[in-house]
Amino acid sequence: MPRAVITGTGLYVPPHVITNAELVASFNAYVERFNAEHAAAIEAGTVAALAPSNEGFIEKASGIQRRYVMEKTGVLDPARMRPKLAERADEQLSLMAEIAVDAARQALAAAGRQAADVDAVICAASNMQRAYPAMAIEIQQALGAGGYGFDMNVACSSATFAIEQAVNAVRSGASRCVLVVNPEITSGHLEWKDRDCHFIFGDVCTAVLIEADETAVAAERWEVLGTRLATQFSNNIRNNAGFLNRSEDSDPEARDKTFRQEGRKVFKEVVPIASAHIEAHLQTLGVAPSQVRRYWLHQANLGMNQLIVKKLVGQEVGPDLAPLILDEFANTASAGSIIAFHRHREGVQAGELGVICSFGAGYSVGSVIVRKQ
Ligand code: CO8
Repeated sequence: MPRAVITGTGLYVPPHVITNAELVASFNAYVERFNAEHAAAIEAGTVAALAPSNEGFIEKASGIQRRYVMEKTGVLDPARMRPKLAERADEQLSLMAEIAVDAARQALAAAGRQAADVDAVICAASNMQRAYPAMAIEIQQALGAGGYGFDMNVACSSATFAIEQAVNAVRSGASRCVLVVNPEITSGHLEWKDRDCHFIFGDVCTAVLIEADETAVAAERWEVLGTRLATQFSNNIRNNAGFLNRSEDSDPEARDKTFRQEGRKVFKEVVPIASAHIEAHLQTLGVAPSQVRRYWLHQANLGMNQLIVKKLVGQEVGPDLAPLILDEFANTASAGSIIAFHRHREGVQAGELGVICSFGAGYSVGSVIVRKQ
C-alpha cells in the first residue's frame, strides 16, 4: 500500500484585525443603541435589555485576544454588525475560492509541486458560500489542477475528515497528490450581536498537500501513520440556515440562522470525547500519549486544550507540547489545528510523532497521527 505523506501546508491570513477592545467597544455601542430604541418595551417587560460585553471576560473565558476578518467596517458598525462584502459576478473568482487559491499556492510551493501535479482537490469548511458548482471545482480550475474536486462540511472537524479522505485516496492508489483547502469565512455566519459568541471566531484559509511518499519531491515530509474519525449527534452547536428556509417562509434574520451554541455544555462534553478519542487512536499504534512530541489541537478555547492534554499526559503542559494560535486567530473552525501545524512544526525531530486533532459541531472529532521523516 502506498504511504501517504504531508508534503506542504499554506496559510492565507485576511487583511484586517479586530482586537477584543475594538470588538467590545462596537458591541457595547450596539447594546446602548438597542436598549435606547427598545426602552419602552424593556420597561414594560416585553423585551429583555441587552447586557454589555467585556474584554476581561473574553480573554479569561477563551484565551482569544484578537481575530482576522475579511472585512471589518461592517462588523464594527453598530447599525450593521456583519461584514460588508461586495457581490461578485459569476465570471469572477468567488471569495472562498480566492483565499483557497492563495493558501493552496503556498502549500504547493512548500512541497515543490506545480498545480498540474494535483489530481484531487477537497474543499472542506464549516460553510460554503453557495450550493453549487462545488467550491473545490472552481479552485481546481483557478489553480490549473487536474483530476476532480468536491466539497465537504463537518464544521470544525472538516480538515481532519478531509485529510482522511485524501490519505485513503493516496493509499488506495486512486490519487497521488491531493490538495485539501479550508477556507473559513466564519465572520459571515457568526452572530456578532450575541455577546455569548460575538468574540469567538475569525477568518482564515489553510491548505495541506497529501502525496504518495514514493513520488513526493519535498525535503520535509510527515508520514500519516493513521487517521481516526468519530461523530455523535448533538444540537449544542447548530445553525439552521439552509436551502429549505425560503420554502418554510422562515425569517432569514432569525437567531437560529447563524451560529449558536451552548458553550458551557460543549466545553464539558467535548473535552472527554476528544481526549478519549486521541488516547484510543494512539493505542491502536501502541503509542502512549506521553510519547507524542507535539499536539496540534483544534483552537476553540485555551482552557479546553489545556484540559485535553492534561488528561492525556497527566500534567500541566506548555505551548511546546500543545501550541496555541487562538490568541491571535480566535477560533477559525476547521482551520485551527492546521494553522497550529503550519506555524509550529519546529523542534520536532525526524522519527518523532505528532497528533493533529479537531473537534466541534456534530459533535465530531478527527485525529491524524503523523511522524516526521
Ligand atoms: N462579556 C461578558 N460576560 C459574558 C459574555 C461577554 N462577552 N458572554 C457571556 N457572558 C456571561 C454569561 O452571560 C454568563 O453570565 P451568568 O453567569 O450571569 O449567566 C457568564 O458570562 C458565563 O458565561 P458562560 O458560562 O457562557 O462562560 P464560559 O466560561 O463557559 O465561556 C465560552 C464561554 C468561551 C464560549 C466557552 O464555554 C467555550 O469556549 N466553550 C467551548 C465552545 C466550543 O468549543 N465550541 C466549538 C464551536 S466551534 C465549531 O464546532 C464550529 C462551528 C462552525 C463555525 C461557525 C462559525 C461562525
